[in-house]
Amino acid sequence: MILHLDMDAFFASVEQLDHPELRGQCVIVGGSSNRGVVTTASYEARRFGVRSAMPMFEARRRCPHGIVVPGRMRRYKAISRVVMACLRQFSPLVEQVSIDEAYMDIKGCERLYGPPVKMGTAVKRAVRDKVHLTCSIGIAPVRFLAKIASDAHKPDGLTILAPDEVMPFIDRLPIHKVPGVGPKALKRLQTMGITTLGHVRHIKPETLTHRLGKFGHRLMGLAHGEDDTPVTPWTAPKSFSSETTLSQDLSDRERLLRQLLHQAADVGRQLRNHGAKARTVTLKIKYADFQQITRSTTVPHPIQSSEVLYEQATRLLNPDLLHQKIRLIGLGASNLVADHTPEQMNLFDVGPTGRVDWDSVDQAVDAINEKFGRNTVNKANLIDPAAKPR
Ligand code: TTP
Ligand code: MG
Repeated sequence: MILHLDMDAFFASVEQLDHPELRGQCVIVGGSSNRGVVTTASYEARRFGVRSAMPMFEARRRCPHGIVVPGRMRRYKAISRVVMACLRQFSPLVEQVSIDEAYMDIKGCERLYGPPVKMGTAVKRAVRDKVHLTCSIGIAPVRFLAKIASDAHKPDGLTILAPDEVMPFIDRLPIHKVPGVGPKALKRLQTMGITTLGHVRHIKPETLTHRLGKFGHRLMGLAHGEDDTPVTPWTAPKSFSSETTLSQDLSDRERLLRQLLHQAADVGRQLRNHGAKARTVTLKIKYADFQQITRSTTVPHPIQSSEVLYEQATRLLNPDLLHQKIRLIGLGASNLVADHTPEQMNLFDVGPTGRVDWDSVDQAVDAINEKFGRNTVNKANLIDPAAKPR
């Protein structure tokens, strides 16, 4: 069985959560100018016909008392991460497909969580307890039906399609609800007299592929309740790197270190964005004669901080390596672990002044740079000495 979860009126619900005065109100998230469009609307506003992607002037016309709020993507992303982590507590087979939507393969979960209805209820409760928001869940034997089921009783719905309910459900299912049926396909299907997915079974497969191409073949499979699209959990990249071909060949260590400082900032940011830490740091050098070498080091404490990456890179850039001019320099981080992996603290590493918490420094710098633009805060030694002070 496959479970599909979709948060209810996601951005609007987050606004209502964070601003209690908006609860029970018609909330419209989107660009407030009349040229803006609606991103989403609370269920209260949907009663007045406000919909996602509708021009804002139209939304205001339909719902003049609606409260228009701009979106706060960072906040929605943060909540999305918590929701996904919540799902992963039930099974590692989770595939996130959008900011508020994920599939989970729940095959084998029965022993732990009981029948689908219990499992669905438990997931909904876990999400509500963690982020104080409601979601809708669909559970079905195949992926496309799980998605349709989650939409069937929104908001706060739980819809389960048992295997023996699948065919009757398909027979009644309006064709426009089938994922992949866009306006063009819908028109063609309608001209063939098809209004439900069940009707598709009565058409000759050749006719269907003739009219709809490859999608016709898939649609016939769906009409028989067959959809072998698996749930594919996201897998982390194996490494991150940053490299630069220099504008002129160099053997000046100071100038090469400045490149590495930039690259450490870049690789550190990639690690933090992906929630990963690296055990191995690699320096890559291509000499003027195109000969290439790498030097690596593996550290006991996985690294995420740009500062610590730079420290390691500095050690790797041994003066012996500068016997010839360099045309390309690069820094890589590999041997990754998730950043919540528990780690052994070093008992003897703490100096009299204590340790600098570079992870917190990086997080603060990332937050400022994300809000105000790249390089708003930067290392003093990345400032070009030739540039005039502002
Ligand atoms: P949806 O899940 O499609 O919509 P929703 O969660 O707001 O409402 P529903 O209860 O029907 O699921 O999309 C999730 C979020 O993605 C939504 O809150 C806002 C954003 N979004 C856009 O930015 N643009 C769009 O066109 C749509 C449809 C959604
Ligand atoms: Mg949603």
